Amino acid sequence: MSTENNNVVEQEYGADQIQKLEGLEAVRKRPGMYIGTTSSRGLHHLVYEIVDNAVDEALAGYCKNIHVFINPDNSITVKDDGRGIPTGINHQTGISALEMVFTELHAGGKFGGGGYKVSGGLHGVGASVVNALSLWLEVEVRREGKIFKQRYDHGEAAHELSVIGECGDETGTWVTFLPDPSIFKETVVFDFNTLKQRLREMAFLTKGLRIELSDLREEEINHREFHYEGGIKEFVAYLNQSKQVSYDDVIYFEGNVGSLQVEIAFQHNDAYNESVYGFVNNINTPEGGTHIEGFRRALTKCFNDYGRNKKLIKDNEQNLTGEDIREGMAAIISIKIEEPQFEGQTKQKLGNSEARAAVESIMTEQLTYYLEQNPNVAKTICEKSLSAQRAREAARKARDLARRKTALEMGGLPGKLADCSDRNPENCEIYIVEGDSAGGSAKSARNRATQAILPLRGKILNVEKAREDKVYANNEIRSMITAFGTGIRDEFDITKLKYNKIIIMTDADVDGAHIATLMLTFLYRFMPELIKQGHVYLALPPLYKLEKNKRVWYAYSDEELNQILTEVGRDNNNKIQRYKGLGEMDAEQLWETTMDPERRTLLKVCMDDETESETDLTFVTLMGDKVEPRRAFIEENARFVTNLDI
Ligand code: 28G
Repeated sequence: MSTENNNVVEQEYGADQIQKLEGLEAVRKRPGMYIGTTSSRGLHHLVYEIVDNAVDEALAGYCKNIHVFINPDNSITVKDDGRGIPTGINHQTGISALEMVFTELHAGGKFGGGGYKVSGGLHGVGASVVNALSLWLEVEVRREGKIFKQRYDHGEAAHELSVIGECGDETGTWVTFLPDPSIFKETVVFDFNTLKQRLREMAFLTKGLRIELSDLREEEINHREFHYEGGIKEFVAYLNQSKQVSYDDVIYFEGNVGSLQVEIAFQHNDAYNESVYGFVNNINTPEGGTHIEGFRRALTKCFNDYGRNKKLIKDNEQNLTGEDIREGMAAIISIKIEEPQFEGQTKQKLGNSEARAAVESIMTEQLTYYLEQNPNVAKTICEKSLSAQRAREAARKARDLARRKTALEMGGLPGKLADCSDRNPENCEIYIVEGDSAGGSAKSARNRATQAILPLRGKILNVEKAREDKVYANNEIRSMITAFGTGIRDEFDITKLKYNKIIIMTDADVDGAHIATLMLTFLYRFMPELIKQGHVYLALPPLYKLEKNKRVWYAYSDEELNQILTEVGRDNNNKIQRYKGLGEMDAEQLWETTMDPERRTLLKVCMDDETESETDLTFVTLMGDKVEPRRAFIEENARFVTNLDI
């Protein structure tokens, strides 16, 4: 790029435009106001803030590569090959544009109407916030043939911006920072997988951009690279990777209405769930909003018009509902909008009405054309939707029947449930136990006042592979629904929950993990609020019992067993028992190790809605048909399979 061009841009985005709003002290005093939370999640947010700025430079058309390093000291380095942050001195303030970016809140035009970026969603607060919350931060800029560098301690410049070398025609920005442990009290340790998932998502959402992640903390460097020329088209293919797809094409549309940019990609698979994810300025919107509404409206209208027109929907048949058409659909709707308005409880729902209109018109126009051009795909989707319509009718009947039957048969409660006597849900917990024999031990072991036991026989239905009517017909699932009291899906009501803790207790082996996953899958699909609000736990039964000289120890892992053996001495008096299942423990042992609130360990099941599509994929991959992705998943997320990402 020529210097001339640079000068023009410098004028337009002069350092004068930066608004001085308040000092970084405010950020350190109330970090939550700027990054939402100072938990591990907030810590990772720091990285996304810096990467966001590099992605903006990519969206502006200048940056092609971003590389994120987790350094051995848990500091983070982000490098981009964009134009480099401008280094010129602002004549009013006497400090460089770069320093203003890192020291003044709301600098950079994100909120100041400088017109530089379209991003800035929930926490788009920028480099100055990251700087304020770091022990130190160093920035290096390559620009106009020179390498500039500046360091900040606790957010304050340690020295003036200085030239430390030359770089020829290389350009770009490097930022390294170390989060302040007195602010991130929970942890300052970065998680490779968390960063990996979000960076992959960012790469999908910015086609052509290459994002690399390197973890330098271990001798063996962990490295991943994400680069998708097809952007969200490849995102949809990724979501469908472990499924049978209904047709080969990933359908893709893009267009603009004024400055508002719209991208849509979708493809159906042979499963029954809808996986439609919306993004606004690269931030996902779990609560949906106007962009999703526009997509749905256009989808429903186009397919009904097409189906009627081509006589695929007969005159005596009802219109397809949106739900029918979206059964088994994976979709990404990604829009870029200058001033997003977020609404709803968690401010994650897009409110701009112009987004609805834009998505609807682009989708209607291009889908109508696509269906005319691709009659085979159009017919496949119409027929699939009609079959969903028939199944929906059958499911409604099954659901009504199931509801009446359970109420009649069991006087409202499943027969196998050993309920607790306390009627205050706050005090109560329910153990869902694999197998009748373990269920028996659990019933005698429990605290009858506060602990209910629901034994389930063997494997429960895999809801990823069954339509709703089958789900309601399944006894184990019906028992759970009745026991919890909340109802499911649209009728779900958390205030009716009878137990504060729902504890899944399965054998500590592969089969047990599989059964636990099946149960979690059911909860995730039918009662996700239980997981989101932290009511779901996994019990952690011991793997070993060690007896020596009439004393007893329990070990919950191989390492722990080794540790205990080292302490007590490795000799012939050790009697070690490896538990193959819960059934091998008597009631007293089960109580001591796994059920006594004073001594047990519970794993809380969490859901990170920041990378919602990945949570979805976790279940789909674990429960899907294809063996290869499942194996790859298990290898990559060994942690998840043993303790399910708690
Ligand atoms: C590596 C980690 C994070 C960035 C740029 C490039 C420009 C820029 C960034 O300008 C707006 C303009 C001057 C203050 C823009 C360069 C125009 C011309 C840029 C990054 C406000 C910001 N030349 N690259 N910011 N300025 N990369 N990577 O942060 O007045 S931030």
